Amino acid sequence: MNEQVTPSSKKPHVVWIMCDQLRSDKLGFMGDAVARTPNLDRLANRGVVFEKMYPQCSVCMGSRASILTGRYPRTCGMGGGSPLLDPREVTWPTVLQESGYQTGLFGKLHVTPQQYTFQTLGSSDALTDASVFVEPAGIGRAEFPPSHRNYGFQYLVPYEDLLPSGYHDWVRPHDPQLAADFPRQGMTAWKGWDQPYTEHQPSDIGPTALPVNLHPSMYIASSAAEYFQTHHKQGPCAMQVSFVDPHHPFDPPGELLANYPRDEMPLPRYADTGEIQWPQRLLDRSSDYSQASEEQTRDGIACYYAMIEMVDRAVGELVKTIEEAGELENTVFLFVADHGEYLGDYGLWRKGSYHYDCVMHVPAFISYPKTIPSAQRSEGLTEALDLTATLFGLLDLEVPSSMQGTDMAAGLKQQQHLDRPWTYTELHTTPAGPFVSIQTLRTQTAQIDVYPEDERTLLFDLEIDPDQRQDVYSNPAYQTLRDQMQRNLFKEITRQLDPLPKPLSQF
Ligand SMILES: [Ca+2]
Repeated sequence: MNEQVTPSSKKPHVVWIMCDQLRSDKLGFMGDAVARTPNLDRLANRGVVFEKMYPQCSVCMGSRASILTGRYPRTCGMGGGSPLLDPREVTWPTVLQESGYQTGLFGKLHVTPQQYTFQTLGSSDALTDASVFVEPAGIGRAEFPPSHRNYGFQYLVPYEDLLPSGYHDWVRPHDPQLAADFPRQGMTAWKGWDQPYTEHQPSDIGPTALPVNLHPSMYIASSAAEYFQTHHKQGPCAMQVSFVDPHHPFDPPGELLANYPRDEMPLPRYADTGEIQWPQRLLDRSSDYSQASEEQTRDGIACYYAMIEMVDRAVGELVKTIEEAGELENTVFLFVADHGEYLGDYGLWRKGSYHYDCVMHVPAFISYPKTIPSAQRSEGLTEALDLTATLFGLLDLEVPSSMQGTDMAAGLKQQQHLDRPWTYTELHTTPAGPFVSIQTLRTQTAQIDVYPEDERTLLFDLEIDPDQRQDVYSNPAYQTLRDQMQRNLFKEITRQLDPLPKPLSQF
């Protein structure tokens, strides 16, 4: 006789929603009156919103690898801008799979190299099988247990910026002409996102011809919904549902763009970097759009909002499926973005090597009303890898000893919130650019940015200068703060040493 599954013994499902390049403030649940995000707002308000969440890397791969492994980018081998996460790393889906979960990936993973896959291997499939890459990447023939295959995901519907994988095949039966109109290989020619960074004006802003119901965000969410429908009765599902939007190009469906009239779009608070003079080397290689017109800026902001609404619509479809299956109360939802977006602030777009809050600060929540009281707002400093550790706590699983985040589960049940003394975010040079290395330590009231290659350090007093307009590093009045922040940065980097192997004796 089958063992009776009672509500109390039933493991919850896990839905980890990710966005790409989504800054913290352009969402309804973060107080933005222009944003139209009812579905995300609903999930957020059922749980705890982390108002001061910082990822550990300010671009895709390092941040994603850190969240997936619950380790700092440098600790999991991604600190140097490596394009490949070592498949021997323990990820949250490997452990959940070993704990009896059915694991699925829908959308963007991006811990393997996209450009190498597209240009060198000639594939437009997002390859998650790391064995393709380990030898060229110089990490040998990695032996790893079966649960590590595809970084722990058993069922895969990948979709990444340059690598649309099965997307065209999904579009075709719905609209053969639309599928035929777009090139088969890669997304570069289609979406035009890979424009030079040095044009100093936006080159990738404008609506796509794709309708809402055939948009890639809907492909990602409906694939996840279909998987959930067919698998949830067989056992608990753990799914990463990971949208490429609102990453540039800024190209929402036209029907959603109509919700954001250009003239009603808020302009950036600052169109320049104030007293901070960035070296030309940094600007040339990054995201300087200081020559963009006011019209272009408003258009870009409107497109960004519309892309976020597109993601929200897609999330709504997935949630509807879970709710109709009667499993909403039995599902842990996590939400985070890998990093933010300048969106015209300081004359910058996209992301890069200037750690303004708009690019470092991301939206995040966990909702699971069964054990976490609803409508909580956490104002403490938290790091994205804390979410990974907390997932294990919520599932009553031991946090793997490789992981470095803080398990907040017990505190959240008591409405007690983590407040780290500081958060750490870094970014490192990659061979083809456009980034330069930066290491940032941020407290509730101050931030230090070290550019090691440029022998440049910036210090901000966030109490009087929250928008980071004035560098006080060389101001004698700030010597104590400067020394303290530098000491703590060294302390933090030392603290990030790999906790494995565990020390067994003194030597
Ligand atoms: Ca990203």
